Amino acid sequence: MSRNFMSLLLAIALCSALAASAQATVITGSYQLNAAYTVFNSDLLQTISGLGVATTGDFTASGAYTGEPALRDGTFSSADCDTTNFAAGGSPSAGSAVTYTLGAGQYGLGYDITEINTYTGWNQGRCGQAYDVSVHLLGSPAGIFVPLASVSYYRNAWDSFPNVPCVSMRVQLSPDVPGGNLAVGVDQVKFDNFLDGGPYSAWWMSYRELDVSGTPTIPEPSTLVLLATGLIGLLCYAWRKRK
Ligand SMILES: [Ca+2]
Repeated sequence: MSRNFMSLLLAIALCSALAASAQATVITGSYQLNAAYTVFNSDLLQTISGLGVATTGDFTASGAYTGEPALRDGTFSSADCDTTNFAAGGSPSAGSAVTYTLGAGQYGLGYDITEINTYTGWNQGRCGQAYDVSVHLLGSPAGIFVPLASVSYYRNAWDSFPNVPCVSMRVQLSPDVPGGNLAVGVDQVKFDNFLDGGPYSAWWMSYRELDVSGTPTIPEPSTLVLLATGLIGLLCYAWRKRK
């Protein structure tokens, strides 16, 4: 193997190691009046068969809410954020949590998380968002989670939106590098420390959807290069032997 080729391999390995290093999470909040957001129906929470769901606390609030399953049903219509349609959402009580177990994924390495979107909606702006989100990395000790973000996004509902029948809010968590990942090799995503109410959201916060987007983690390029190098070596050996 030539020296130049070895240098190339080293450079590729270094680049892939740098690419895999941790990235910061960018939190972007927005809101709309009298309009719903289009939520994802092809995100991980909706497409992984056998998704594990574990909740603590109460996601049904007054009892009129459907509870946690409504947070991953792919629907958020304008009707979902008026005051009459409680049942379409989940309203976590203070300190409640939901942990989604994604599993090991197609390549047995967990999942790359590319984006997380959370939505609230109700009338008169009672739709602030406050929670923490963290991830568990495949192979790390059970119960050890890596923090991704602490969200606290409010508008002063009663002052800003008197008599507005529908206000919807979206919080987007994205990597600080376009096309990057929030985390790599993830097998669990946890939303916890939900704040119930808060200064600008009256009593409840009505969450309408939690979207976790990503793809199965694939072997790193350096691993693939090593495999390819081995294959080329074998072919060369076979070719020389034939000669
Ligand atoms: Ca969804």
